[in-house]
Amino acid sequence: MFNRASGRLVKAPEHFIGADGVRQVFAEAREGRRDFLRSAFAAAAGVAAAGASAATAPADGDPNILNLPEHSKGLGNPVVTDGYGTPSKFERNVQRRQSPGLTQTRQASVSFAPLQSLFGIVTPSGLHFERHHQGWWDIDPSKHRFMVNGMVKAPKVFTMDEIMRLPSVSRFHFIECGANTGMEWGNVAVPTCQYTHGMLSCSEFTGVPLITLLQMAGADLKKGRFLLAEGADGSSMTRTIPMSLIESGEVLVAYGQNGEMLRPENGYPLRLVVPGVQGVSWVKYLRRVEVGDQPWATKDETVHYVDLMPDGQHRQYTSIQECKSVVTTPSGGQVLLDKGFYSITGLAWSGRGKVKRVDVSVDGGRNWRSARLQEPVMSKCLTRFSLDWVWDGKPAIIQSRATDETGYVQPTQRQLRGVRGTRSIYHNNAIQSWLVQESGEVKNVHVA
Ligand SMILES: Nc1nc2c(c(=O)[nH]1)N[C@H]1C(S)=C(S)[C@@H](COP(=O)(O)O)O[C@H]1N2
Ligand SMILES: [Mo]
Repeated sequence: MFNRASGRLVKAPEHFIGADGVRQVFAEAREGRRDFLRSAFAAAAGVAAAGASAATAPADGDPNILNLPEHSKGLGNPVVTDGYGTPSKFERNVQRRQSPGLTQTRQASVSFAPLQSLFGIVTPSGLHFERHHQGWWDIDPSKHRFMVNGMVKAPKVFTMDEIMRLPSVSRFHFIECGANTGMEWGNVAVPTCQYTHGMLSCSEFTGVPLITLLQMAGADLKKGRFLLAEGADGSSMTRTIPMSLIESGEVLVAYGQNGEMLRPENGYPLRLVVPGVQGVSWVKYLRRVEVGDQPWATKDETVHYVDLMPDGQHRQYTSIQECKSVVTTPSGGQVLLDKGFYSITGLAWSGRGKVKRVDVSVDGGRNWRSARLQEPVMSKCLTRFSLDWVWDGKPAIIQSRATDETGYVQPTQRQLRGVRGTRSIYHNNAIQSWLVQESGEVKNVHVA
């Protein structure tokens, strides 16, 4: 069985359901894979012997290739004339999930994206991670309003129609919660990359540059060097954004995500897109922005989203997501089914621009090889990397280390802890280590 859910020669667990359940799933996968390999090799040997083309290669008795299946003989399903298309039923285990290690609340909560099951750089909208401080809403766009006030000539209120008739731009960007990988600050090593790095997603966002709307309201950009963004949900989500970011035209008032309207969980009908900046500033259900002359120091920038330093002080307004990467295959919870060839692959990103290079180590950081970066490589966007690897069946520690176009190099866990201590929650961009054990099982380890 080739496991499409992980897209690799590995099996991702359905869920972190405890050792027994997982082992059960893995054992099946291993057996299936061996059969597959045996058949493939036998077929290849047959080709060589007979000098025949692959099309006429003798099969070795595999009923899945010898017998015509139902779907080759009968009528298929009718076209989907109404309703929204959904993934194959065989992909049902590819889901957002709540981390077993976090408090299981329903509204003030997180669901993590299944990074280990995704290809390329775009996160399908239905798998985009969610972070709600007080639950999500499906807001009627005809009633939603967006206001610009503060240091402006005249406060201005926009309807969705008014925003959507303006010229728009579409851009690919990652969004990462500042708390992503936060569990790894301590001695916890959570099991899968869904839970270590899954508060990360990447979409094509469509919207109007915020600067356009500010100019329409006659904002005083000389004195008004800061902006407060406010959401319409009950969490009073308010964040200060420096005007310098907005003036570059990068910050969008977005309504589109991957070619369609935003999903309700992701802020429908309107959200702020603040490329490179931590997720909390990407205010959802955006209802108001206020132009001002100093930071507001709201609850979400004084009590939360501050970095506790070793000397007991809090570091504030560290909003940019620094360069980071993670290997998604092989990663925790997966199992390599045999020694031999694997394509190590993962994601790299930087809140300061483009990823310049990614190095990969299979020996815990002693030796590094430069990985291939898959085009396109875009600014403040996920970049897919890969490296060919032949596993010799011995234990291996797999790591990736990204460098961005500013020359910044992703730190080791030891380097990061040296500066930041271990009591932080936010902004952990350390190198991640996955231990491939002799059994093929992969687990999260902290390398000293
Ligand atoms: N209005 C509002 N905006 C919000 C939030 C929220 O709870 N309410 N959560 C923030 C946080 S902490 C993050 S990480 C991102 C998550 O965006 P997502 O749910 O689309 O992944 O939204 C941000 N914007
Ligand atoms: Mo967040």
